[in-house]
Order: sequence, then structure tokens, then C-alpha cells
Amino acid sequence: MRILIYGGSFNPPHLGHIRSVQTAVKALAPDKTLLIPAAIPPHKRLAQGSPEPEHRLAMTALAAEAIPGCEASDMELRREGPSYTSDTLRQLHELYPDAELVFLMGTDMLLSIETWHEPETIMGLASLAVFAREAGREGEISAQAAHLRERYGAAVYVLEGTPVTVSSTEIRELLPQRQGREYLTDGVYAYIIRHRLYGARPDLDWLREKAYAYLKPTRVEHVRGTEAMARRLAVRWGVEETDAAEAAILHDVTKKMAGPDQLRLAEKYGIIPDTWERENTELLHAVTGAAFAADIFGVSEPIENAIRWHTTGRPGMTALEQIVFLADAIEMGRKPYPALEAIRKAAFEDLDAAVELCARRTLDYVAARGLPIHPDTARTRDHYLKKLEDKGASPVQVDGDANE
Ligand code: DGI
Ligand code: FE
Ligand code: FE
Repeated sequence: MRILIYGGSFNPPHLGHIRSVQTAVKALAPDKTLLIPAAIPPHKRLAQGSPEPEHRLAMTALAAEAIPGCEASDMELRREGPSYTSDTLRQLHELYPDAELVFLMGTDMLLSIETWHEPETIMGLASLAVFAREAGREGEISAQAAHLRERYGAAVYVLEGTPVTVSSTEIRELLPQRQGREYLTDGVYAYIIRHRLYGARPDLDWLREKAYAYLKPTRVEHVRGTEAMARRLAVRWGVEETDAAEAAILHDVTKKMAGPDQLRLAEKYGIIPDTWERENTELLHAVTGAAFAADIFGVSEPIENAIRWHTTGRPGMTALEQIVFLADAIEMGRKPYPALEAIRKAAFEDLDAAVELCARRTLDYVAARGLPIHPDTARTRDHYLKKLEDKGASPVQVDGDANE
């Protein structure tokens, strides 16, 4: 039996790691492959603001899914003190006394192995595997392999193939800029986004793909339209455009769910629906959508709030909240309604006036259908009417009125 072992910080585990292991698996055909995240790497301190070891272990387990016969091991994370490879190999040797342990390493590790803790133990318990052409250092690698064989009786496999060189450091820098996804498996990326590790913000192409999967196909065009309008309004009003896009992409993410499912989801998130929401579960999708977006897509609080208040609005909304509230109502695919053009125009002239008009027209619409008016809609309208008065502006007049 042969066991391939690959250790590292896995902060985060990326395609470079996975490709290296895949190449080694192909060459060495191990019966089992272990990815072992290190607790405290003896050679380098973990980067500042790094996720908890549990997160690194979970990400490593997700990365391992990309490789048949591969699993993540928590043995180093469970051990006290620094993660010495010699200790790990001793432990594995006890567990699998008849197995050949093969320790896969990068060039730098091979070249420095004599400075490690107990190098004789490492080379006594395990064979080493290294890539022949990593970083164009073929000469150094083959010389070191020969030296280790002679001096320590080491078994060294020199593997063909050039590993993908991406660094976790670079990926950590890309993630807050909505980039870096191409260096990670989808499972690892989704995990990072969900838990907001490394200050990551979702890549919007990825987010659209994921979010649209929750929608009825007929709603996708509305969500696209809402995003486009939210972006235009964000540019107009000096709000971070991608924040507006992110909120818009997710604003109706739970809309498809019927009443009973809405109520179940609300309960799951500890949301207690009010009287109006219980009666008209249509209203709940804003509340459950916000909680769902925070849970699954790790949205920040400002974005969560923009989703939360997109249906009724609320007094004192942030510009981002106003933008999503309006974009939803005036996106270019909306079926025409009497005040639509007036709200569209106002949205680019005075956000408060547009919100007041939009809330006013919702009140009319809801009343005309005999539905109960949610107090938040009424409060929104009142608040913005007062705000307009206070700044000496008058509410937008619509021909006839805002009724259908
Ligand atoms: O989700 P969308 O259809 O894109 O738009 P939305 O989130 O604004 O939801 C519109 C629905 O919400 C529509 O069916 C009317 C309902 N609604 C909005 N404000 C109120 C309301 N329903 C009641 N009962 N009371 C309200 O104040
Ligand atoms: Fe909605
Ligand atoms: Fe909507």
C-alpha cells in the first residue's frame, strides 16, 4: 500500500496544489492521498487575518473532492505545537506500518530539507516526491536528489511535469477585488464567499450563475434589468457600482418559494414574520432573501439591508437601499404602470422624491387590490414626504394621480 502525503498551510488550497497532487497521483498511483493542513508551519508564520484552522481544514476537504481517493486530514491541526513533518510521518507510520509513505514537496522544500526538524526521520520513514522542472531549477533538483539518496539513503521520486505556479498570497490579494476565482475549485470558492474569508467579495459572473439558479426562468430578465438599472443609479449617485449590482443580483433570490417554504425559511433564520407578512407571504421574500444572501453568499450588512428593504422601503434608507428599492420598480423590463416614467425620471434627479413617489404608488397599488398595507411602506412614504418638505422640495406630481 502506498500513501501520498501533501502538507501545507492551504490558506487557501488552490488549483496549483490540486494539479500538483493530480500529477503525482498519476505518476505514483497511490492507494490513498492525504492533504494535511499544518497548524503552525515551522517555516513561515500564517498571514495576518487568516481564517481559523477549522476553515482551512474545511476548504482542504473541499479541494480534496477534486482528486479521487484523496482526503483531508486534521492530524496536524489536532496536535499541540508546531507541525513537524517528522511527527506527522511517525504518526502515519504507526497507523499504516506496512504502507510506503510518499511525501510530496515543492522544490524549495527539497532543497532545504536538511535544515528541517529531524530530516533523517523524515527520509527514513517516507520517500520524497518532487517535480523535476519546477521554476526551471532542474539542475539543482537532480543534484539535491542525488545528494539525499547518497547521504540519507532517501528514496526520491523525480516527477515529470511542471506544476502550476500560483501563490496563496496572490489569491488572498485578489479575492477582495472580486477576482481569483479561476485559481480555486468551485467548492472552495463558494466556501470562501459564504464565510467571507480573506475579505472576499463575490465575482459577479459567478454570483449571477449561482443566484439565477434559484429563480424561476421568467424572473431572470427582471433581475438582469434590476442590476442594469441599479448600476446606472449607482453611477449617478456615487455609490459603489458593484455593491449595487451584488444587491440587485440577489434581491429576489427567494422569490420563487411559496408561502409555506417562505415561513419555514424564516423560521430557520430566526425571523418572526409580522401580521402582514403572515397574511401576504409575498412580502417575506425580502426578509428571507436578505438572510439567505448573508448565509449563502456572505453579503455585507449594507447589501443585506438593501435586499431586506427592497419591497417596502424604510425611513432613512442608505443611498444603496434607495437604489435597489427603485431599480426593482423601474428596471427597463417592468410592465408599464402610470407612475413608471415619472419615477424613472425622478430617480436620476432626486432619489428622495423618487422613493416617495414609488412608495406612494405602491400604497395605491396595494389598496386598489384590497391587500393590507404594510406599515413599513406607509412609513417610508411619510418619511420621504417629510424629508422633501424639510428640504423645500415638492413631491412629484403625476398626471391624474399615481393610480392604475
Ligand atoms: O419582487 P418583485 O415582484 O420584483 O417586487 P417587490 O419586491 O416590490 O414585490 C412586489 C410585491 O410586494 C407586490 O405583489 C406587492 C407587494 N407589496 C409591496 N408593498 C406592499 C405589498 N403588499 C402588501 N400587502 N403591502 C404592502 O405595503
Ligand atoms: Fe422583490
Ligand atoms: Fe424584484
